[in-house]
Amino acid sequence: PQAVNLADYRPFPFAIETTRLVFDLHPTRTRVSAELSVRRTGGKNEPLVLNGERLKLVSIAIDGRPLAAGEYGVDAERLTIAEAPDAFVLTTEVEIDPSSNKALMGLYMSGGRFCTQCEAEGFRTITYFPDRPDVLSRYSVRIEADGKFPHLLSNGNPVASGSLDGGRHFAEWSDPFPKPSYLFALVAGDLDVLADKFITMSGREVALRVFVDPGQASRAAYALDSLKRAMKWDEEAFGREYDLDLFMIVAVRDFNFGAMENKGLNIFNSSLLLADPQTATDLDYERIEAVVAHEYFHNWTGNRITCRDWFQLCLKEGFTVFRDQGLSADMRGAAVQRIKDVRALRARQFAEDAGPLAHPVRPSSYLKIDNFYTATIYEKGAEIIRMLKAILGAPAFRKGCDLYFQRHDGEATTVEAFIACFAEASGRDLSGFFGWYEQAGTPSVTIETAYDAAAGALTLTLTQSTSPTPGQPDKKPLPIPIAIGLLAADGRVLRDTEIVLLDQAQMTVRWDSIPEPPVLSALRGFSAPVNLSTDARPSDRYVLFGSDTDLFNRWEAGQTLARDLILTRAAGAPDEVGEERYADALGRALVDDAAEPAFKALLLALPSEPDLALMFEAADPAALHAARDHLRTRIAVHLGDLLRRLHGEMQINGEFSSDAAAAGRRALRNACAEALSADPHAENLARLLGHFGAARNMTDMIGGLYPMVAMGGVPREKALESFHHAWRTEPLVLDKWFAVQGRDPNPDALERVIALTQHPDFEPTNPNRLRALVSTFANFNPARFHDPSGAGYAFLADEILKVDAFNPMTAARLVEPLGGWRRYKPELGDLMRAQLERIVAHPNLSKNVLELASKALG
Ligand code: B3K
Ligand code: ZN
Repeated sequence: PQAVNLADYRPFPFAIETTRLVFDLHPTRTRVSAELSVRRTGGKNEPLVLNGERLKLVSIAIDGRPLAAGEYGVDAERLTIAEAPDAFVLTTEVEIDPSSNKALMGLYMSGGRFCTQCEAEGFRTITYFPDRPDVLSRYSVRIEADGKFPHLLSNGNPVASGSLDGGRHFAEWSDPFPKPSYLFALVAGDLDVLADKFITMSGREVALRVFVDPGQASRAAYALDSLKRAMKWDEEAFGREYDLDLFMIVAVRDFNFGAMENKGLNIFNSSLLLADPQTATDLDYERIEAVVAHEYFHNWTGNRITCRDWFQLCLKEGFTVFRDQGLSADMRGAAVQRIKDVRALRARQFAEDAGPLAHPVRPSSYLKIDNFYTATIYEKGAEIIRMLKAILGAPAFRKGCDLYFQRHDGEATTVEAFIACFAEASGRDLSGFFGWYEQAGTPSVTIETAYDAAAGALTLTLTQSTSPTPGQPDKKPLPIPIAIGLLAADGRVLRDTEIVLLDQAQMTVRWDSIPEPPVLSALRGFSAPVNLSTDARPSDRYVLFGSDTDLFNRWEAGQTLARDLILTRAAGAPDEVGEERYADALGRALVDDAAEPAFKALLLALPSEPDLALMFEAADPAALHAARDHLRTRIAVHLGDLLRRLHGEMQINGEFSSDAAAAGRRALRNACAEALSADPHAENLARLLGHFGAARNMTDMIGGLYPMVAMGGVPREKALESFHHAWRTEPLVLDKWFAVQGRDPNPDALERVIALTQHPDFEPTNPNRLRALVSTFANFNPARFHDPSGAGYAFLADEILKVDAFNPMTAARLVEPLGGWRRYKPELGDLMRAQLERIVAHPNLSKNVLELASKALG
């Protein structure tokens, strides 16, 4: 297979001014006719080459004249007209089969409805078109379908509808904003709608519609409320107003990922749209709020200003994640949000950056662009914008954003053009900053301190380095903003936060007027995506854990202390005194009245096993699991009374509220339950049974179910059975039932997971269900996935190969857990590699899986 390279970018030699599409919808034989008004913008001799895959061409004409066989060529991937006029109308008619489309790209059926997913390259399976983001066209769409499909939706504004002969009907849509093909969308089917409106800052009224499965409208209320809050927030925080008169969201059950920002017609995985207290957890609510905002924010960062080519993907994704993180911080508290974002960044992006799949935020080559919707492009992409803001300051950052929106509105542009706006608005030279986009790998930063008591001076020596990543042996220094403050040994503030910009391999900073030996609080708020090590002693970390005014670093100090204790024990040198001291300090933090319950819940969660594995040369998941469990038990025993008391105090009687404060109480209560399950004596068991049995909302229910499952034996069987019985008709809740078993820490978990793939409710063609079981197991159950026999790896490889036969994109996303094979002890690493080799050798492998599995082999 041929790689696509950034360096080969050439503009498309034709403009497609308007695109008229007519869909004659039929589940197995849909006719699509396309009328493109084409104008040559490039060289005289350039042929017109349109993308098209899995299409049956029925007719083709130029200016109404059917083309003869010799006037065009068609192969499996494209249609070529070697000698095209300078300006003409091209008409094609194709036939496609949505019902057999299990790849869920292009036009497919979900739950008896038609829907589309075009990003990145799905439009080419709908009609012949220059399917690339820099070809913007004005679309008008006519949809004809049987009356069984009452709602016929597409982008833009509705312009006409009516009935046709034979029980059929039609609708016409027109989108005034030129857009790339990946933003095209169509939905047809029986849906319930929840309606509302929003008045924009300039006083325009926008109709809002959320379409869901019949009977589910009440579950869309939270998403609709989130949408209105997002619209308001974007006006206030970025001055961005919505542009069409109508904004629609549709929920579908079969979707390869979270959601899609199609112009005026967002399509969502129903798991990220539907919520009520009985079926959704607080985490679901939180994600719905964030993803509804994310897709809405794309209207400016993605749709009105789009990407010139797919190498620029972070231009829209990194910026839009940064924007949705900002909304979540405002809605739910900045420190708690930051901790969660950093936890996710480290778990996914740092792992990616440390392995064979490491790539720059703006890559320069790919086989399948689908494989580049990664944590690096999204989450590290957002961190880069966050650093830009930290370096420039909020006012200059906002000026740069305004300039970008004004200068590039209506364009398909590049990361260079984006950064140029900030350089111009701030008057700063950002050429070094651009390295963040081009260099892969997580920088390591060290800070050494030297305090001169006589002079009252502190000298900081900061260094940075980045290990080689595939294709990038030599790394250069990057500009790293490091937010630093100082505390006294008793926790008083000695010096407020200041940003030190480390932009060389090494530098020193001297601070005078420091009257006493300071404790360093560095990388406050996680001001840069780096691995920091300092010369801090445990006693310094306890100062930060107890008193840092920067809540992120307070949490971080606790995590670092816990991590070191777990790693020390896993390496065979347990520090019993340290463990006791840690439990004491944790206890003090948990009774601090000034701290929010949501924050305390985060303090109580020990570093996860995958995160610990990242810190461990030749990781041994079994040893890590045992060492972590040991600390859990230690905490549960040492803080038993306190945990039980908090568990009781955090209970909310009365009506459910999804707000952040109530969610924080539930989070702390669940964290207490999880902690107590590590000391399963009769009193704790009774409490946990009571927790599960009395749960009246899904957050409490899942918080109780996991400890039941972890207990194994009769409690596990009973809890799983009653949960399944209660929720067997609710697909989103059944996903949770599968997921909790994916995380089952008991020794028989792998066997049970394999058996679950034969369960009548296991639907491998549904990505939510598949991921709930297989991906949860492989990513979040390291002790069982890394079974010494290699059976966990073989299971994952089997699933990848099965799924690849019909859904390559989803199959490829399952490869990642095998990608880290070099980080594990050789007995395991070899078995992981063997499965990757088996995958790569498989006949008829998709490009998606081939690219990732062979890169993972390195
Ligand atoms: N832009 C889409 C992602 C499409 C993924 C295609 N493989 C959703 C989002 O990031 O908002
Ligand atoms: Zn996005």
